[in-house]
Amino acid sequence: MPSRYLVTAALPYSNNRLHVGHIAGAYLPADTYVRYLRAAGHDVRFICGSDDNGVAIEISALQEKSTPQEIAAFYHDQQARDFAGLGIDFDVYGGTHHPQYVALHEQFSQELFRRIHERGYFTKRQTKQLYDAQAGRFLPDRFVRGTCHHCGFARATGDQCEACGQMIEPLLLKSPVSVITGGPTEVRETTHWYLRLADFERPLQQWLETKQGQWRPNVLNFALGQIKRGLPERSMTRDISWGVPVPLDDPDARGKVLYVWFDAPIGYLSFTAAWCARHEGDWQAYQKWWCDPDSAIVHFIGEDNTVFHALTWPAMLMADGRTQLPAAVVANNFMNHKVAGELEKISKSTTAPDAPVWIEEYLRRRLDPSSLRYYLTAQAPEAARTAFDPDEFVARNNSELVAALGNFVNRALTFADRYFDRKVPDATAQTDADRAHWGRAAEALQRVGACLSEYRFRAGLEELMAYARLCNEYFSIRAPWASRKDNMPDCAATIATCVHAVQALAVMAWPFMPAVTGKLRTMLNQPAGPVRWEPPTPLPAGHSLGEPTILFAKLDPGALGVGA
Ligand code: B3M
Ligand code: ZN
Repeated sequence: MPSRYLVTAALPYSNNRLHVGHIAGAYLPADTYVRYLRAAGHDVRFICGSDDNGVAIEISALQEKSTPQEIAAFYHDQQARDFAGLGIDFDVYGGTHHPQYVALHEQFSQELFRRIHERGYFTKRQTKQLYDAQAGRFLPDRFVRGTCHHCGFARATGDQCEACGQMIEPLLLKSPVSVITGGPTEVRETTHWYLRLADFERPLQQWLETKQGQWRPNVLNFALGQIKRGLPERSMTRDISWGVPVPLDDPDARGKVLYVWFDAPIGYLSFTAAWCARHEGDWQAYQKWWCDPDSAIVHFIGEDNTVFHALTWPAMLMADGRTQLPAAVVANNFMNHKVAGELEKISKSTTAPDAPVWIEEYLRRRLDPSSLRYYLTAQAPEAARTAFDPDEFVARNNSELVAALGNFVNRALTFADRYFDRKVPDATAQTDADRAHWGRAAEALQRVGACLSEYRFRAGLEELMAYARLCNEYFSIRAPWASRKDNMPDCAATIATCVHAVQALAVMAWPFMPAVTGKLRTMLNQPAGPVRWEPPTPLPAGHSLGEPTILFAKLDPGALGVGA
């Protein structure tokens, strides 16, 4: 077991609003994992930030008649607010072109590039590239659109096909058009530096084979399948001006920048260093996380980022040779949106701007972040794509959070409030049934924890809810409303057991819905403070409880409708 964990979540491009698919894909499972690890006593840093460089940001700037700086700054702030609103709590939220982070980020990116160059893993090559004569610019990556040469998808971009997930060779795109002018493309000569991924096929394969049985099959099978087909060399430089300048003393490098997928994952490193500089006064302390095998690096990503995190990035790290490789790459699939019975992809062009699948909209409607965290974990696309269904969201909120979890807490604590003077009753008259229920808290904690440590977040949440249902059953079977009339010690033991169960629920809820833990502790009149993943010490008899309040609000059908 490593003693430290460095957990990262994919850096979102700072040119778009975040939606539930992003959150369910990478950020929520990462946050859940981090909260669990910390509660289980591990030292963890949680790293994220905006992916500010590259073509995507430049295109948005062109479309919005703005500058890449302005676009990146605007969305960086908005995304940071969205994350905070959902309780996704990074130790550092950097930005690859953010004023506070850009200097360190360029330093790290350029050093890695130079080192890989010195170690001989780049091939400098004159190549042909698509060019927009009208705009007077080369058309790397998303600057060109066309039909995928792997699967025939009509709207593939020059970097990667959204439909089949494979990397695109722009010159092989069928019917390419410039995204800048919409006009035709021509082919011109330019020079670039290519990372010879083929040099790493064997070490990558050997390394990936050691992950069999630990990593999700979706990541392993995809990566091993790509290696079998052979890894093409990849250009790591671009003919654009927005990004990290190519750090070579070579006239051919002039005016070029690093490929965004070269510098973006280096953000994980440079933001770690920024955290260390800020909190420990020494940016070099990043090595503790990146070079010491006592730290495990875990990357959370969406499915479309798999090729970069499971192949290109580890190859870069191997080529650099100074750091360890990721301990795990955890990828979720996409989450679609169910609208009027039809599944659609969530995107700026198809999704209503006020649909609450946009995090900003969800929060603006003052809907409960805990309910969203719950639904997105319950529906997490861990093994296949899933859909965000607003009707199902309401139904599950009402029948699971309200009617099972919230109901148990409410029954137990209002009973203590009403009949035990809002105090923890005396448990001395405990029966075997009470002791058995007491023991279930420890079992449930153990089971939830086991799921979370294996990245099985959905299953972990199901274990939590199974425990909540057991609590309801226990309450019904022990019928304190009846014992209250003729056997007060028995009634007291029942309610004391229930209070203990609420304490256990407060622990278990923490990774999934931290705000619920906060509410439960207020109702239990327990101080805030770190959560420890262990059966809670029972509150003593006579402990004054807080006021019982409603844990989850019932939602009306249509609460998540568009225009609601
Ligand atoms: N920005 C892709 C994305 O947002 C990219 C991830 C970078 S992680 C280093 O889907
Ligand atoms: Zn394709």
